[in-house]
Amino acid sequence: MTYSLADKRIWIAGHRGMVGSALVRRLSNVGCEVLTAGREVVDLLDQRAVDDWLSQAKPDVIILAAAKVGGIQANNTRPAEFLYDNMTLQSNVIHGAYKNEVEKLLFLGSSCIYPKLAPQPIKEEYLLTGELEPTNEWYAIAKISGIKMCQAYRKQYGCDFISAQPTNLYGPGDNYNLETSHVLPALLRKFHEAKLSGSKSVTLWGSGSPLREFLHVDDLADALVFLLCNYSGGIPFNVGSGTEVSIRFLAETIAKVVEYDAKLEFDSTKPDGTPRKLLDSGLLHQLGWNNTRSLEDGLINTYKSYLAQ
Ligand code: GFB
Repeated sequence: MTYSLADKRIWIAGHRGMVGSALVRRLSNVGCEVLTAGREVVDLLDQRAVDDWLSQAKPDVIILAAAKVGGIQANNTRPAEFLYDNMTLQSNVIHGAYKNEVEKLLFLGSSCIYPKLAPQPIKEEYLLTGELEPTNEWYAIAKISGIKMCQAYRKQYGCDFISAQPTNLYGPGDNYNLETSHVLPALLRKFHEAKLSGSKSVTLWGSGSPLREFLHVDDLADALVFLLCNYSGGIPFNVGSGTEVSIRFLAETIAKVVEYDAKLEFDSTKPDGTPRKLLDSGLLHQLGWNNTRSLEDGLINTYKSYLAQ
């Protein structure tokens, strides 16, 4: 199938976030009208406000990029917020999209929806086949509900609601708060600050041995637009880069990009989280989308945007 986005009114819920702003950039040249509304215009946790906004803005398409997100520490210490905020805002938007007869909706899940010890690389069909990683099970449960809502509304009401599961993301507009961020922005900041202060060491959380796959957010935005145009169905598509590195290797690569060599130290009081999380993005490749950017190129681009910020 081919669904054209030309002339469509597309609401990017969460347009100020890292993913939302990448989508705004990506959609700037497809001939559609991008609709945005900050929290001061519509509080996504307020069902009535979401309904009012939808009935007045009348989008044809919604990309649900709004979410409460954070790194391992934020997920592990704020379970109620990660569960409540995500369940509430996604229910409001997905149900509102149904009531307002929105033509197409794309929901964003996360690679942490899969079982902690899933076989690798992880295929879409492994969802709900084992126990979740405890540091982020609350966020994962919320995201699994969102995927299931899209499938349920498709099954019962025939809504064209699809979902995609991005792997660990990075890029311009990331969160650099060391308490709440993901590992990649945290290490960029730590190396940059060590360079400025001349510090001899940089401390990593955990053992440095977990493996993670990283995808630049502009590549994600490209894949999401591709999916919107080329897919209609219930498969929650994996979107990964195919490049898996250890946290130690990531730190060494960031050291090169920042041009600062520091001794790595490891804080074993912090959790490692899931040992390995590599998505099998084969279904997306078969459909026709591939990632081409290397991790090093993505890091150079991201460090530039960090310096400009
Ligand atoms: O990116 P991250 O916070 O989240 O951590 P997850 C990845 C790995 O990097 C963990 C280690 O093993 C961390 O212990 N790490 C090393 C660090 N140094 C640091 C540091 O300074 N900061 C951070 N944050 N980590 C998240 C989930 O899991 O992945 C979310 O919690 C979401 O739900 C996201 O799904 C994609 O990859 O472990």
